[in-house]
Amino acid sequence: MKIFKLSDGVLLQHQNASYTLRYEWNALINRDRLFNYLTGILSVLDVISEDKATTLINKSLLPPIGRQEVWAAGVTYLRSMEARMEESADSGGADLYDKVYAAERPELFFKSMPHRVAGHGQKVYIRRDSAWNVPEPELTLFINAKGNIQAYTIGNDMSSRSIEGENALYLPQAKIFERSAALGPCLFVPPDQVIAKDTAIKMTIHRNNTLIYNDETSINRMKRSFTELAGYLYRECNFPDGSFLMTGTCLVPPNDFTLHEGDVISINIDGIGSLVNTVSYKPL
Ligand code: DO4
Ligand code: MG
Repeated sequence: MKIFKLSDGVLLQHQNASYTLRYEWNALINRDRLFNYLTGILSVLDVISEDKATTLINKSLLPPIGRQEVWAAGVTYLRSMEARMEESADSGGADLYDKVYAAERPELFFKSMPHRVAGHGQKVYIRRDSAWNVPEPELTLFINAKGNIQAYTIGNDMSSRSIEGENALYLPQAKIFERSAALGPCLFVPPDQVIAKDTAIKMTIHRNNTLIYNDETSINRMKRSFTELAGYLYRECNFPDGSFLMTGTCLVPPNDFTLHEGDVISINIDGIGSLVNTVSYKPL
């Protein structure tokens, strides 16, 4: 089951059929057994044609977020640990990353308020005061208010590697800025709340219509479990509308790569779809 948030309602896709409904987004998604609830209401919804569904998605798709905070986990894959140790070697902060990779407590950081999030087809921004900018493709959990994972989406944890590498205490500035988080295109709600362990995550980057980066990995290379990350996030915080949690990156472009204005980032995750965003600067 996929749920798309539209400017004037919600579109559901299940077993090759599309349905529309009017429902307040936060109330719709924030429940236990979301899949059972959605399949239970399908029979009273309006079925629409595939063409109409495509038109609605093309014209009025929004990021699949309402009032939820967006959080992120870090250094959950070996590749991320190695890349960050390299970028922080000169600042003397490299040790932090292998310690957190091995530690019982995961790294969790606040990523975004909903109004800063870009959806599929919208622009993501890079900072003008950063010389080294990268996308971070991340499977992202939707966790309900009770702390139970109900759905998955694609996340892009846009980051400044030069600012984080200069000093790890600059992490919030490396991670939080306008349009530094992208989510979409939809929420994928599996029947048993579980996503397949061998789910592939792929990223391409095009510059002037030329492919300049192309790589993929599988989420089964992650060191931690999703329930472990969600459990830590909900230990001492309440999320009345649920939350989104990006689960960390494993795809890191080479160290001489930085994003340019106009680059097109496409992230694909099996079962969810593709999140495509063009890189820009925040308008002055
Ligand atoms: O430790 C800093 C951030 C790590 C991160 O964003 C990731 O591993 O994806
Ligand atoms: Mg990340």
